[in-house]
Amino acid sequence: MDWKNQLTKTPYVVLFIVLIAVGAGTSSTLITITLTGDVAIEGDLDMTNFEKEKQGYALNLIAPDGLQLIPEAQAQAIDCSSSKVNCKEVILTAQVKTVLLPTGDPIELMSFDGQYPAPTIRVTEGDIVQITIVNDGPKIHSIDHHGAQLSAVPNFGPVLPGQEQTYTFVAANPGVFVYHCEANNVFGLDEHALQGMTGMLIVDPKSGYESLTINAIVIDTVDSNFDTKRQKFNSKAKEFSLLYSEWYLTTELSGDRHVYDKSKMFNKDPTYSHVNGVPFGYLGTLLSVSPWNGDGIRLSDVIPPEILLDCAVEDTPLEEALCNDSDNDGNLENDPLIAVFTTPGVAGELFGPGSIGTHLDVNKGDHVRFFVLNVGDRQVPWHIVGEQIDRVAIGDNIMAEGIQTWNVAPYSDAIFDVVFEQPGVYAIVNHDYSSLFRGHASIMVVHDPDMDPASCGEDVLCIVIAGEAKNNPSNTLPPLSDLRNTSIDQTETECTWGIGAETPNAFTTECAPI
Ligand SMILES: [Cu+2]
Repeated sequence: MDWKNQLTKTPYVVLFIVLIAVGAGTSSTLITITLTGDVAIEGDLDMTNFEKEKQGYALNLIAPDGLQLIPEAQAQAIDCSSSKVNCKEVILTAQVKTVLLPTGDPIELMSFDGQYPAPTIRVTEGDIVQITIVNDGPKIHSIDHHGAQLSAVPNFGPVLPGQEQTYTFVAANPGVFVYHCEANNVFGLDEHALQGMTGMLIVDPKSGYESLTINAIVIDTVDSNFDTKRQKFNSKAKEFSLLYSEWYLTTELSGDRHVYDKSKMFNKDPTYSHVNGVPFGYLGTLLSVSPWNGDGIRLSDVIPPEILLDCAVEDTPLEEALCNDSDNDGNLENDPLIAVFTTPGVAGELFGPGSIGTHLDVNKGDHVRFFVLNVGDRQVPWHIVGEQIDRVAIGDNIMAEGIQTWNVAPYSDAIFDVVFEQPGVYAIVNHDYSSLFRGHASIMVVHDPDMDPASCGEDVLCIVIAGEAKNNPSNTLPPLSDLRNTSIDQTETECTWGIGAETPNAFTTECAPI
């Protein structure tokens, strides 16, 4: 049977079944709402799903045959701009382009909307999500939404060049879900997903995130011993979205760019591991403080030479700007590893005037929430050097509290809630060393607003942590939640950072100096 035609031509009726619990759930009434082409909705739906839930409503969408499937004709008839349903309309354009990583490598990027990661989508549990993919490229693309419960056929099926397709689903379960290209009926799935066509869907629990309680270290004023006490934080947090994956790139250029290397994928031997697309993308601060910022520093002490910018290769796009003859022998071949992130001054070309990369930035005592998604092909045992993970959740299921490391498997996710009590510099790492030293390392600077930067003198670490947090990379900040008391707005402190749609062939940044 031709599913798509069958569904389109059949005069389908979508049933909204609204169970209204009356009197705190003591009894219930069944109301059936019929949707036809013009989407007539009866009943009192002029409120958010969150409000409905608070009043004891529950909303389900089902198709007449029992599948949780909204036929295309009805999907297109739903007016997302209507206030009568909580509906998020998302249009994603599949594009293939060349981007230059800050490591100096031009790569083929398969993308949604020309950026990596693809746009982060955020809804609330129970919302309707309407996805349209517009294929603006020469290859066949598609979208598989892990946040949906839909028949993969035809919804995740191929969209030919120049064509578009829409499907709709209900975000029934909260969590951090991947969406990715499935190429042509999974032929090419690995290439398209690993070469950039992945993004994050955050589905907030309709009742919000639970408040956070941690074990805080205190000094017992009676006996002067250290003690712990339970300290409670409300659910409002500074939020970050981090996608972990790998670039598997051909060693040689294909035309003017490196393309996907399937053999490296099968051997689990990535060229780079990356966070939000950029290997070592948030290490700027670490590399500005001693001992990592010494004269003639060689990152080869910790990072394999072959994965950093190779200054021994002449005429690479960034060679002139970024390679130094550190031993003054007139020969860069002995200085292969003055890496892209380590040259203050000239690196301004890449990272903004005077800056040398960026990092994540919070204050001591902030409630911080990380949405972490692994869209790579290897494990991500997620760990913060010097800090414990106060709480791990998957969706609204609390999995663990006060632990050292949590493994995020491929195409899995976790929500980490953390309070950094001590100001300083922390590394957020994939504790698999081969991934860590290929790029899965980021820096979190925890500020002390009570410290005056003017009092720091020449103490670089003091300069880094004194004063308020103010410098977060834009590609780590998810959209704000629709729920109250959930997201702390950090957009005033962001710096433009990442593989963006704005600049056609480059990694972009407008970060302020560190
Ligand atoms: Cu694709």
